[in-house]
Amino acid sequence: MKKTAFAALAHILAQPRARGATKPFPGPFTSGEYLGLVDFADEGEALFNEPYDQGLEGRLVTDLRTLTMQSLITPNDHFFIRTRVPDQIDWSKPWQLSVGGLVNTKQVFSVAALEERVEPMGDILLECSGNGRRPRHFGLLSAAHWSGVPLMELLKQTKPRSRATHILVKGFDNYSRQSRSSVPGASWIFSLHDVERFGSFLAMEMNHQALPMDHGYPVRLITPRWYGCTCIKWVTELRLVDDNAPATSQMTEFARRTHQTGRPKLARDYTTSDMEHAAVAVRVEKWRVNGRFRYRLAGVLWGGTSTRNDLLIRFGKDVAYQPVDHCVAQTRTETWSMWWHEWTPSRTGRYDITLRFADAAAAQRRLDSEYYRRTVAIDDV
Ligand SMILES: Nc1nc2c(c(=O)[nH]1)N[C@H]1C(S)=C(S)[C@@H](COP(=O)(O)O)O[C@H]1N2
Ligand SMILES: [Mo]
Repeated sequence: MKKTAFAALAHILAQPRARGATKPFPGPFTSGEYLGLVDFADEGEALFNEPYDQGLEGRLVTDLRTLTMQSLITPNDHFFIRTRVPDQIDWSKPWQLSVGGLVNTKQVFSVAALEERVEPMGDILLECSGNGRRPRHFGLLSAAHWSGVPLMELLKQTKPRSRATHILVKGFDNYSRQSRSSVPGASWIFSLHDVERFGSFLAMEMNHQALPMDHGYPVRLITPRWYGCTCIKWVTELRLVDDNAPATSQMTEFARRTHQTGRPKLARDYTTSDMEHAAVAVRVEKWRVNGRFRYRLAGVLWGGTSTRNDLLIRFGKDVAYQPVDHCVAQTRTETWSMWWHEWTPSRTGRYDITLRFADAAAAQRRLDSEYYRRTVAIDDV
């Protein structure tokens, strides 16, 4: 045995045997004993990291409990799914993307023609605008590295007419079984101004692999920083339209969740559907340190128009917000980052955990309404 390999083995054998649960996260309580995770209360049972159900009801809920700064890119098979691949797609025909409407030159792109134009688009987080507490534990939230074709480039090639102000992006959405809860018909209308400003693109690769079937193979739309409901999968058609285009059924279905005022009839009356500053706790770790129970929370922050680290936390309504111990600002607003906070509750019982950013000028309506509140029941102090 080589000397270095022997030294490495000796080092491993010299490690103290973990008592209780093994330590999955690098922690501040190095002298402490990691006892495990405390579940959030009232959230129900969830199946994590595995797809279930079909079509419009199909979901995969990402397990956020184990997240670390090293795993902020979600592997493709754990990335959340909202709607699984439609069973009515005829895969015997080659996929085609048509671009028409108010254009001078109609175009039809094959997958091969699109692939030639693919470029890296960076790390981008998606969140379902219906991401919720029960029973999905806020797990309709994931980030990947995407590659694709800038939408504006394709559109310019078709020489839009001067009346064209908006673009309708239509995805395949036919299922043999009817959905109990979702309206079929996936299309969204964007102003050309927003396409340019937010950098919408047709994604073809996710984490350097072809898009998985359930994520829109062969081509889906992504508008960075916008809610998932605008990120149309299985895109078949792009249509340039004018100012009078009515909102699509998908836009109407998601009007409230994307913070529209009422349900505007015309697409032009929709405000941008970008995510404001947001944050949520993803786990509560329980430790024993010098004979005392201690807790450490970890969470994520995302969205907004600036990268920030001024996150505040409070436990229950009657106490003041205080800065979280450690908050890493996002590298870019398109993706997420993490925060941690050590906590020694003074009594047993239930605590509501709420978060907000200190700067009142940072738009954070979902945090203001306690949308991401989570509750924990503490049995040991
Ligand atoms: N064709 C089509 N595209 C769609 C949907 C759909 O039902 N059909 N759902 C949308 C919604 S509500 C979300 S949150 C995202 C989810 O993308 P993902 O499943 O790749 O995470 O896809 C969007 N694109
Ligand atoms: Mo969604």
